[in-house]
Amino acid sequence: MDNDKTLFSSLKEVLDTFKLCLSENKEVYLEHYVAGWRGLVKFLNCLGSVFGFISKDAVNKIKILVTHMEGENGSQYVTVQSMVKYELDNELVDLTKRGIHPESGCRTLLRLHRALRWLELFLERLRTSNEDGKTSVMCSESYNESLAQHHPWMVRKAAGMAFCVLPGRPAFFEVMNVGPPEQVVAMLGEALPLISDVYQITEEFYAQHNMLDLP
Ligand code: 1PZ
Repeated sequence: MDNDKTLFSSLKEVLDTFKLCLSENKEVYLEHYVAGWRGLVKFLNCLGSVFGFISKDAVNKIKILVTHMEGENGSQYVTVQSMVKYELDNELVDLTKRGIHPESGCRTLLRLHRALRWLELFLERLRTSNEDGKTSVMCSESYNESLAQHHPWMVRKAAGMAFCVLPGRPAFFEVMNVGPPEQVVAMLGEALPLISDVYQITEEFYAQHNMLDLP
């Protein structure tokens, strides 16, 4: 899974993966969640090497989750809900300060979960932007409203610098490889509600278990 060298094809395919995340009883399948992230990383890599430090961190987190999913207790790592219950019941999560479980599935997924909120905000801005919209501004506004609140100054600074070199809206749409702008907008309109559902369901579940601030 980690040596997945297939190339990025289209952001539509990637976002479609998130549609598969929700089970009938509204649980979030880790397999599809991780697959969605893997696709997003491929897309990010197409945007240039300045985003390398971001994709590296995402890849690390994906690897941690995959290790749990493929490990001897993999059957507990089918959905976000089953993972949370299993790790809490077995005291496999550091709840208040970093300790002996720096790579728990719960704290690792929480980082990606917060980034999913950034994605939702960013794609919504992209969807409603006009031709001369600036991707760098959309990106940093979304970041400031979400992930930035969890990042130290140095990371915020580095992220801010990377955003400045994002390609403009037309070139960004090209890399997405979805078709003409109208098609991109329509695709985003379809995909966003599902991403939002996945985010909200995870958020509520983490909140119920007081796990939104895992160290
Ligand atoms: C289209 C442009 C892409 C912009 C991406 C916006 C997100 C900026 C995130 C900057 C992350 C910097 C590197 C790593 C930071 C880590 O310290 C944190 C916390 O993890 P910990 O240190 O607690 O283990 N990691 C994260 O917050 C996870 C970040 C994942 C970002 C994935 C972005 C994928 C973008 C997809 C593009 C469509």
